[in-house]
Amino acid sequence: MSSSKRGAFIVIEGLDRSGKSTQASLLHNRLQDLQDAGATTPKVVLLKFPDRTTAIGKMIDAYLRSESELDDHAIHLLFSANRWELASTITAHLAQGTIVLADRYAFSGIAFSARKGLPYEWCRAPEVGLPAPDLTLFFNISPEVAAARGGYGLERYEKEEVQKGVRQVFDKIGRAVQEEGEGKWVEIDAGKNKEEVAEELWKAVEPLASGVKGSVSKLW
Ligand code: T5A
Ligand code: NA
Repeated sequence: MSSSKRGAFIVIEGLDRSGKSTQASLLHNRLQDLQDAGATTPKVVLLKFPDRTTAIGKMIDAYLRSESELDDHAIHLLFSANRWELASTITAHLAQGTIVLADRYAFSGIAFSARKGLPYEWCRAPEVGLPAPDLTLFFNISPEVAAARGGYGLERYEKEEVQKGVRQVFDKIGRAVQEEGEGKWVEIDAGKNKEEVAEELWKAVEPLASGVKGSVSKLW
């Protein structure tokens, strides 16, 4: 890796059950294998939001499993705080040249809360200043196909009508990211089989895998 490059920050977003965690793990393995093979590919770390292991993450987990009730504003701020807990870690990894993969990020935070009727700008505000992704892979799938996949319906938001509303906000966010010109937003057809999705993902990731130039941007 040339010393003028830093690690790329790559985020996977999309509807529930669209295969994000499956593909995040495949991509993580692929990048790690390249590194192990001695290629010029940098190190890679995989983060998942919400990170249910922290004190804040445990409150989020109880809420998602409907074991606790929280005001819509309060849970929104907890999701955001859960990202801020890891913001300096993300920045440090990128500066060291490590690729950071995130399974969901700020865009999920905005989409799920705005869908409930909280004002879009209010939802965006606590995310402002977080490290901005260089690439967001948006997993596009119809709620019907997602619903046919294993495990759907177990958690609070996994209902078709919720997912349709969430998708509308994601579309708005995708347009905003593209208009800002900071970081790329690439739609992935997540309805295909696992191997096909992995190949589509790799086409978007490969150009960034050896590192990117310039400093890390901040969200919006
Ligand atoms: N949330 C999240 C907020 O409200 N605000 C926030 O700020 C954040 C970060 C939990 C909830 O929290 C909300 C959004 C969510 O409602 P989570 O922990 O990411 O978020 O949710 P999970 O339940 O872990 O993950 P998802 O439901 O989103 O599923 P994935 O990761 O998209 O899908 P995955 O990979 O687990 O696959 C689902 C099933 O499909 C199969 C898999 O084997 C699995 O059984 N599958 C495929 N089947 C056919 N073809 C393919 N290509 C397949 N790929 C996977
Ligand atoms: Na997941």
